[in-house]
Amino acid sequence: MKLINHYLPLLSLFILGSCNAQKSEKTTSLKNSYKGDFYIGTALSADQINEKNVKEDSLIHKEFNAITAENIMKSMFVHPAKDKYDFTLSDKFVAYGKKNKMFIHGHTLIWHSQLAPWMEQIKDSAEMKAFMKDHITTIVSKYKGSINSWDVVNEALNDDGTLRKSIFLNTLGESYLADAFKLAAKADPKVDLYYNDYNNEAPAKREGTINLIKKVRAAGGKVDGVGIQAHWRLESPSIEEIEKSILAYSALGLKVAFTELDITVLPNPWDLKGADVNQNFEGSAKMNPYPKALPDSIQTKLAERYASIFKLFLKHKDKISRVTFWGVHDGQSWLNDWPIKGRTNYPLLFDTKLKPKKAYYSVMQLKEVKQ
Ligand code: 9MR
Repeated sequence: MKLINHYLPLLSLFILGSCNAQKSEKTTSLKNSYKGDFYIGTALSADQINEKNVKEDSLIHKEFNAITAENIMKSMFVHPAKDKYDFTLSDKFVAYGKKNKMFIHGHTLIWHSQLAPWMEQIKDSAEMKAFMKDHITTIVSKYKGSINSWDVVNEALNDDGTLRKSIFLNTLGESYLADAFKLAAKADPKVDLYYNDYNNEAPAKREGTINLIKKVRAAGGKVDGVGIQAHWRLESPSIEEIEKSILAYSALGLKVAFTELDITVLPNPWDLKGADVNQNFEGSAKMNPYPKALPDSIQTKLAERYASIFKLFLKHKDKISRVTFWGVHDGQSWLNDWPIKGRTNYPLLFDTKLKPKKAYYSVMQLKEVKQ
């Protein structure tokens, strides 16, 4: 008894300590801070799906509650030959999401890019129709009840809002859009179906997106949501244009998801007056100004930009289903290689060493201040 009395204060300190630890675990992650607002997702590389790096893996479960495969579910990987599917990695991806109780998003069914070479050879409408039916039905049925939402059609529009002259449009005409949504709904009637694109917060492409979705619906297709990819810059798009887009899409009864969020801090070759985009900028110091570290002033700009974006997202949280970053940390970002190869970009909330950046704290801080 005496011994218990002696240890009781210590024991209560221990219990209190572990409660505090649990509390701080609850409040110090993106997914917990934004719980009840919208899912906070990340895109996963093949190595991350294979749990290659323990530190990255624990960061992923700590911070995120939604996942998208950055590449491995694209046509060239899952459907490499006409009669051959390879679901090895996509099965692992889905198992990863289930194990960690995450929202699982499928990316992507019908996209003109990253097609398998055999698909590029399809020339006539009958063959393309058969491809679409087999591809969509096989993949969506396989993950029926496991995958929570799909990018059914990706990037079908040009920036002026007209339809992109893709292999699908060229062989089938615009009916391919409604057909894709109908096939996906037939294979899994309950899964959420999205149209996903970049720059569709800009006025002309927003109009194009709205027309596309209206036409698909008029033809009997089910569209539940719109994905705004959100590959953005420090200065643009404006918060006003993003807000107009959230309102316009949601007025159509669509869920709005920000599906591939990142913010480049590097100069863009297209902004340089007289610059020829085809010119080779590789190795140019002017175009790769921060090869070692991001200056504090830009780090702060990035943090402020993320804060204003998330402030807007919170204002419209009732309309937003998910906000997914296009990668876990800066080292993994596609923006290190696009539009110029071999640069050092800083577009995400975690740096290459997986440390939270100022931008991370600015996003977290919004949830500490009373809404
Ligand atoms: O991040 C992806 C990169 O690793 C690939 O090389 C690239 C190929 O096109 O695709 C990137 O992801 C794209 C996404 O699938 C669709 N929207 C634009 C993304 C960035 O290019």
